[in-house]
Amino acid sequence: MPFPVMQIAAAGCVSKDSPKPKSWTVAKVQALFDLPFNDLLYQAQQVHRAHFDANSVQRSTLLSVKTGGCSEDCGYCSQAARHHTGLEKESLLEIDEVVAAAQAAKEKGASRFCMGAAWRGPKDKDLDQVSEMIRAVKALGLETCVTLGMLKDGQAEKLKDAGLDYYNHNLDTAPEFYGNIVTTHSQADRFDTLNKVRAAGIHVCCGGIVGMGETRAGRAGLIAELANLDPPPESVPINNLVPVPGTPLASASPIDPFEFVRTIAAARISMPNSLVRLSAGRQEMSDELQALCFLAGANSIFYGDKLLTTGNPEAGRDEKLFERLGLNAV
Ligand code: SAM
Ligand code: DTB
Ligand code: SF4
Repeated sequence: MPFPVMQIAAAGCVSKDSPKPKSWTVAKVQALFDLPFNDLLYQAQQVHRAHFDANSVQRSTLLSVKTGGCSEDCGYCSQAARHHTGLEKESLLEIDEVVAAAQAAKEKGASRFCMGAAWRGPKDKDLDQVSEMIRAVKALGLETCVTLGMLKDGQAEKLKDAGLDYYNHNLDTAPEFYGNIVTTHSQADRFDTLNKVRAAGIHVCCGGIVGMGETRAGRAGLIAELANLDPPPESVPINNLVPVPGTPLASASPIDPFEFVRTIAAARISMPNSLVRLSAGRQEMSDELQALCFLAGANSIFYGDKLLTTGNPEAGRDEKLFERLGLNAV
């Protein structure tokens, strides 16, 4: 029997009907990372094809609805008030500006519109305004996603009532490395918000960042944590660090691009039913590297020339790439 098929059978995720493996240990995920590159990609492709149309990629557009001035100290983030990144702080956008951006995203072909706010967490008054934004974006026929930081009791239910489809809240890195990157909140706080989101019946968008100086075991630790959420997140953004001048991680050494592809493949294999999103860092990637990420099972991107505060490929570059690769946007 060919070797990679045995690998997939062992992982228990070759068929659409097989149950989610009970637990992904760090060692089991690291064993995926340690495979020869071709074997890993072959396995990821098989899992991908068993669960998704291999040539379809979902597109989400981001908008920062409240920029900068955040109280938290996330080492990668341009929006932390304590990092001197030269970013101009902005207050919450008016609803008309948000609707205009969402309409433009829809016309360009995005299916989901994600609104981000640089808060430790929203105040109830903020939440009412964001709820209005969600209602208005939803009325355009787009899926909605917000990322607002930590939620208090009752806030997730308000977002659900407004029609929110997804809440983005990342675990970001392995549990043992989290304190090296963020000290103003803990990963336990992140789990608490994820539980509130799930309990309110909102889909979970949860992933992380690589290239922050973590080890391969650290990357495997992050993927194992995500895969062991029950159920795993419906969307899994994998961000490659965008080093922002003025942040503590401005001069982090970039990870080997093949290691980034391996991270995507490990996410695909361990979370076979999730959308795996090739997220931040795409602007710096070649078309060939992005093609390898799609081959490894990425089936979602951020679409539009800006992420929250940093750049993303122009829509035209993505359209050309999709055409060259025969990918369909969904
Ligand atoms: N304040 C909210 C929070 O912390 O969840 C939402 C905004 S935060 C910008 C959303 C995510 O973007 C972070 O969890 C991180 O994964 C990612 N991110 C932020 N800055 C980044 C950077 N410079 N490079 C790569 N990813 C980044
Ligand atoms: C996620 O995981 N990546 C997006 C979204 N969720 C909100 C944000 C990426 C931000 C990249 C840095 C910036 O533009 O500020
Ligand atoms: Fe940036 Fe969010 Fe951390 Fe604030 S909580 S510094 S916006 S990542």
